[in-house]
Amino acid sequence: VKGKSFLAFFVGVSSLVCALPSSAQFAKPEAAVEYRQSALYLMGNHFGRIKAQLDVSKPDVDAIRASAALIEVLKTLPFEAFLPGTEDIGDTAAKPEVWTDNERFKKLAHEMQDRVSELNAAAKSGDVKAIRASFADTGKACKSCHEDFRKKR
Ligand code: ASC
Repeated sequence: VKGKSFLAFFVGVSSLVCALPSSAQFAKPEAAVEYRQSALYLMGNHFGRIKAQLDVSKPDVDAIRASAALIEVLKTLPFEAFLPGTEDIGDTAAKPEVWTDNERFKKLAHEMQDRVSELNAAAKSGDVKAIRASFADTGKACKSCHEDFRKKR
């Protein structure tokens, strides 16, 4: 009986500890930081590829389309990893304001996501002029969030 209640207590405490802040999807806070940095890295990489195409005289619209479609898929991923308990972990560049002014952070994230939808629609249309305009608007959305919520490196 003693052995069993100890086991029950141990299981209870362990599951509580495992359920703490950095939450179900991530084994530890470092994993959440890696996850959001990875998603943002891929978004930046594909945003850069679109820029490279817009900088040449005959942009490869299929390449732009592929990158825009990927960014559309990636655009929500970083935000599930800005969890409480993942501030000041590893080499995060996230400012404390991500958590202290989370309403505004979410608002800017949604604005970016709306601009990305427009960029993806423009890319699908193949209209380079529209892609250029959407690309500029999306870049502004990236920048305005980084200004307020990302530490200067
Ligand atoms: C990128 C990237 C950003 C944005 C931003 C746009 O390619 O990594 O953070 O563009 O610089 O202003």
